Amino acid sequence: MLFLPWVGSAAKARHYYIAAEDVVWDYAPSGRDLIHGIALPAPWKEQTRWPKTRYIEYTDATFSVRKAQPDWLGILGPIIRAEVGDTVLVHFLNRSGLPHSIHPHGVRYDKDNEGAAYLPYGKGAGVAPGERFTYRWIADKESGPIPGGPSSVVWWYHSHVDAEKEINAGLLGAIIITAAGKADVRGAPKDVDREFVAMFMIFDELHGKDAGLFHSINGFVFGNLPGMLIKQGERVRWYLLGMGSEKDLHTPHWHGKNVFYRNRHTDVVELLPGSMATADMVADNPGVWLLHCHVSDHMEAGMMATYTIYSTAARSCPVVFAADPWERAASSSSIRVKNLGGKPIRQVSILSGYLVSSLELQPLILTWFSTEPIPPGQERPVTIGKEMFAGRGNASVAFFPSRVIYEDGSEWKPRQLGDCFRIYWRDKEHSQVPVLPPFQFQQKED
Ligand SMILES: [Cu+2]
Repeated sequence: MLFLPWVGSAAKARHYYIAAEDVVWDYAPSGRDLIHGIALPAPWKEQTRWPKTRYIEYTDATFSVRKAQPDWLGILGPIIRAEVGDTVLVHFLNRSGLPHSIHPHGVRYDKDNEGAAYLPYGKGAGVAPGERFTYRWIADKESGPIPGGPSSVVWWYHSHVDAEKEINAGLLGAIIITAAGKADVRGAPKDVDREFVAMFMIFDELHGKDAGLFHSINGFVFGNLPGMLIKQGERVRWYLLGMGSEKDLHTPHWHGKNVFYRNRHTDVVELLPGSMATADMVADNPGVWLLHCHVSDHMEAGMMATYTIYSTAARSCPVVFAADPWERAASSSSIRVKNLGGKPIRQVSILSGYLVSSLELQPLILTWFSTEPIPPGQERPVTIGKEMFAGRGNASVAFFPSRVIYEDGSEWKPRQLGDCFRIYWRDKEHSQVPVLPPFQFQQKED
C-alpha cells in the first residue's frame, strides 16, 4: 500500500463521458451588439455561424443523453472537476471526422494518458473517428491549490493531435481542482457560492481576415455571452483562461467590482495564450457590469460580455401579476394585478417588454392603466390587448409596474425600470430569469 498523506478516505474515481462532435457555432446568436443596443457591426455581421468541433458531455457510456451545461460555458466543453486525491476517468468518444484527443494540464498522467501526438506516441495520443479511449488522470498535490491560496484552481484541457487547428476548432475546456477536504460531492469548492469560467481567445475562421476573427469570451462576441448572473453578496470565483496565438494577449477587466488575485486587489488580470488564473470576487455591488478585454482593438472587435449582480433584498413590491400561463393571459388578453399593500390603489401603470432571449429585452412604448381601484389584498384584471400576445416572433412578454397611485394620493415608483416584473412565458420550458436584462433601446430597423 502506498501512503498518500493528502488523500482522505473520500478519494474518488470521477467518471466523465465526453464526445468530440462537429457542430455549428454562432458567435452572436442575437445578431446584435447587445452591449450598445445596435446591430452587429461590420465586418462580423456578414456571418456569425461557423462549423466548429466541440467537447460534449453525456451521462454515461452509451453517449445517448447529453448532460446540460450552464449557458455561460458557451463553446467550452464540460468542466472536469476533481478534489486533490481523486482519479479522473474521461471516457472519450470521437464522433467528429478527424482524429482528436484530450490533453489535460495540471493533473498527473503517464504517456498513454497524456493525449498528445508526438514521439514516442502514447495510446491516447490520437483517437480516430468513431473510436474511444479512456483517459486516466490523477489530481495529486501539485494539481491543487497551494496552502493558503484559494480553495480551487483552474487548468486547461484541449485536443492535441493538431493542436493549433483543434483549439481554433473549439476543442477546449476547463479542469477545476479543489483542495482536499474543501470540495462538495461534485468536486466544487464549498467556500464559494458561484463559479464562472471565462476564456479569452480570438477564433480565426478566414485565415486571418477581419470578418473571420471572432474576439470572443467563451465563444461569444459583443455581449452575446448569456447567463452570468450573480446574487448580491455571493462569493464568486472567476476562472480565467487565455488561448490562441501571438495576438491573444488579453487583459480581462471587470467593471463594478474588484477581485482578489495573487495577493492583491485588482480589476484587470494579465492572460497570455495558455494562461490560467483564479480570482475571487465579493459580489456586493448590484448592477449590469462589463467584463471585457482591455486591449483596445480587442474591445473594438467585440471581446465584451456583461455580468449581472442582482439584488435579492425584499423589494417591497406594491403589486404582483398573477402567474397565469401564456394561453390564459393571451386568450383573455389581460393580466391580473394584485394589491400587495395595505392601502387601496387608485391606479397602476404597467410597462412591458418582449423577452427575446435571456439577454435581450425589447421595450414597447406603451403604457396600460388599471381602470378601477384595487382594494388591499385583492386583484383586478388589466386589459392588455391581443396584439401584445400575438407577439414578436417567439418572444415571451415581461410586465412590470411603472407607477402606483394610492387613494390617499401617495405614490410608488420603481428604483429602476423592470422592478417587480413577471414574465409570461410563451414556452413551457425556459431558462430561469431572476432579473430582466437591460432594454435594447435601439430597435431593429424592420
Ligand atoms: Cu484581448
